[in-house]
Amino acid sequence: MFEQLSDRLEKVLKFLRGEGKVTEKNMAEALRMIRLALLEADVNYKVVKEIIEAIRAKALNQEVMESLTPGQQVIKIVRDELAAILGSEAKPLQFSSRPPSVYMLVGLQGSGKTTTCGKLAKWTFGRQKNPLLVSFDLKRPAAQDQLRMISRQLRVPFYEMGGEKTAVPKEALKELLVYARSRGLDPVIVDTAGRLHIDEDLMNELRLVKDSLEPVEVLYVGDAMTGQDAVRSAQAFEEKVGLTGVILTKLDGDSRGGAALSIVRVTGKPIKFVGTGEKFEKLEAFHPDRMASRILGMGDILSLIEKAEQEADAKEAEELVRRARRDEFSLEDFRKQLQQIRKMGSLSGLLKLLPRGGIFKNIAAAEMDDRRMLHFEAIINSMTPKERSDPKIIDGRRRLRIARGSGRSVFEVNQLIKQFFEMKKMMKKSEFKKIMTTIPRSR
Ligand SMILES: Nc1nc2c(ncn2[C@@H]2O[C@H](COP(=O)(O)OP(=O)(O)O)[C@@H](O)[C@H]2O)c(=O)[nH]1
Ligand SMILES: [Mg+2]
Repeated sequence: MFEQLSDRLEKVLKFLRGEGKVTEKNMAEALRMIRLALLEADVNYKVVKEIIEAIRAKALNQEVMESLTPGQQVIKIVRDELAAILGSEAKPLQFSSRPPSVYMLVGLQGSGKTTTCGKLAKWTFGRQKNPLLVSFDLKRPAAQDQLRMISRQLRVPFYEMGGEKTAVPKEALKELLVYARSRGLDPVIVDTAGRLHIDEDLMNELRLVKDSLEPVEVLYVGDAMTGQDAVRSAQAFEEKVGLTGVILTKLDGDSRGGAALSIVRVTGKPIKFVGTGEKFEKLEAFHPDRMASRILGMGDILSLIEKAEQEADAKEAEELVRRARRDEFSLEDFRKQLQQIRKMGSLSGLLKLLPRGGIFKNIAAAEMDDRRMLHFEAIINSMTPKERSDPKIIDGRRRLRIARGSGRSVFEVNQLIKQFFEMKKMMKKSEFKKIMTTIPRSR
């Protein structure tokens, strides 16, 4: 996501860094480049106009022009403006003071509502909640089956409507809340029908569900790959049903990011989550400022740390930090780390969150793809505990034995050992330590 926009904005930043002073002339050129970059990313033209004006006004301010690092300052302005159109502050999912919290997902057909219901169930379940899934998509029998399947996969309860129904039954809506309350199920995640286009019948049905269930969140689910179409239909849902927030899906695809960069301004509703894959864990809480940094290629260390925090066993992470600090990092730790990364999802996914350049380039340059990580694990598994804690003793004969035992080549064993020592060296560097030590502290 945003790759193309990132690349283009990076060119602007490079251009500005090259210019000693910010002048009206080079600023005009930079703004022209930014404008083109945004339009090519499919950002709504009115929003583009707004951003450009805001950047111009702030950049051509006396203070910025006279400062010693004008390029730097303009970069900060661009970053802040991007964050502003993405919504400035993160607006987390609300919980009702009178449980259960009802989350109602609406949107066009195929936008990802049903999948996102599953993702939200998993997300809340991971936060000590007991979600209940229910589908008011009644016209297609397959819709009930799809959500029932998801609930089974996630081991989360599913509300059976019972009988053949084609219209939303008013009684079922009331019964649903009684059912959830009496079983302590909270939140209630409500899937709804979608159409290919906005249609009045559907809007009436959605309003009925909304009025009866009084959801604390009505979330518009929009397919980011459809760009400005997603923005337009969000506007229609906002007018006809009323929304509290937006979830953009399929940001893993080749969406140019235009929907994300327009939808908040156009609808006035915050983006609460983004979907970045078909799997249920591919749901990220949305942080405008972090996303802005990510777009400008500054990386998203905070999201990375959060991801690590969620998945990593706290004690293990702390132990790792302690060992890295004391230079006791061993192959055993390396193996644990490889397993940890595997738990967090793919390595390539994680690398995308890292800032470009700096020490992280080394990790990326090491071409640690996901398959290779598995091979490395296999190799370490074939070592004796002594070899893992003191890799220096691994001589030629041991390497041959380890290679045979793991079914990998001696060449690969050599590579692993080399990479391990490089990693150890890297861990002593201050930048790395800073990140590592943030993990337990922010807990
Ligand atoms: N790549 C990707 N696919 C998604 C995402 N969210 C949903 N999908 C896929 O989009 C398709 C439609 O999803 P579905 O939940 O049935 O949409 P609905 O008609 O709105 O209920 C399915 O094939 C999903 O797997 C996402 O974040 N990324
Ligand atoms: Mg559906």
